[in-house]
Amino acid sequence: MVLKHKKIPFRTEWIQFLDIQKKLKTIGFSPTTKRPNGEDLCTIPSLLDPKPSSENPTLVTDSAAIVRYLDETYPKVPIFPPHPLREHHDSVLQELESISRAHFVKLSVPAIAGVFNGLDGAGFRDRWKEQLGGVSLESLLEPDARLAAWKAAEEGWTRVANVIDQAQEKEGVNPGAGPFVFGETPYYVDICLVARLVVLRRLPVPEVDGNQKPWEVIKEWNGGRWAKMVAGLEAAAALD
Ligand SMILES: N[C@@H](CCC(=O)N[C@@H](CS)C(=O)NCC(=O)O)C(=O)O
Repeated sequence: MVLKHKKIPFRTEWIQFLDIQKKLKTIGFSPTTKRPNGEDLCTIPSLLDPKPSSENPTLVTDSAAIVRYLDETYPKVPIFPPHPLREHHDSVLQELESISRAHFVKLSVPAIAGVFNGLDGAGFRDRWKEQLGGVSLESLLEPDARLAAWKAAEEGWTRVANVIDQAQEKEGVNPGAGPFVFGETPYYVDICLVARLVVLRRLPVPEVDGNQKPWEVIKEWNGGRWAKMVAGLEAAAALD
C-alpha cells in the first residue's frame, strides 16, 4: 500500500508460507527476529530494491524498516506528516499496535489461516500457536472467544478514535476536512488503520453473531469514521 501510495512501480512475489525461510535466506535477507525457541526468523514483507543496481540490490526486511527506507529513498510523496503532527501520528500508530496485539490477532489470524490450504495452513497454525504461547487458532473461533474478541475490538477501535480526536483538537484539525487522521491528506498511520480494517472486510472473519456480517457492523463503529477512511484511501487509489 505504501508503494502504491508513493506511486513507485513494484512487483509482488508471492511465497508459500512454508517456503519463506528458505527463499529469503537464498536471496540474502537477514533474519528480522527470533522465534520463541531462539531460532532466527526471516519474515515477509521483505523488499528488494534494484538500487543501486540489479547486481547489487538493496535488501530491507520488516515493515517499519521498509517504510522508513522508502520514505528516505523516495521522498517525493511523503508518508509521514511534518512536526508537530508527527508526534500525534506516532501516538495513534502506537495505540493501533496495542489494540492489534490484543484483539486484531484474535479475529484476523484465524481467518487468514482459513484461506491457506494443506501443509501451508498447518504450518501457519503451528507458528501462531507457538507465538500465542500454546493457544490454538481453533480455540479462538469458539463462540465465546469470538464474541469476546469482537467486543474487545470495538472497544479498542474506540480508544484509537479517542486518540485521533485528541490529536485533531490539539492541532486544530477540522474533522470535516477529510476522512484521514489529519484531514484530507493520508499518511502512514491511515494506511495502517485501513490495512487492518480491510483484512476484516475481505477475509472470512467469523461473524459477530449469527446474523451480522462483520463489515456491516464495523461500518457503523464510531459514527462511520472507519468506513469513510477506507473509502477515502480507495479513492486515493492506494487500495486494489
Ligand atoms: N515485524 C515484522 C513481522 C512480519 C511477520 O511476522 N511476518 C510473518 C508472516 S505475517 C512471517 O513472515 N513469518 C515467517 C514464518 O513464520 O516462517 C513486520 O512487521 O514486517
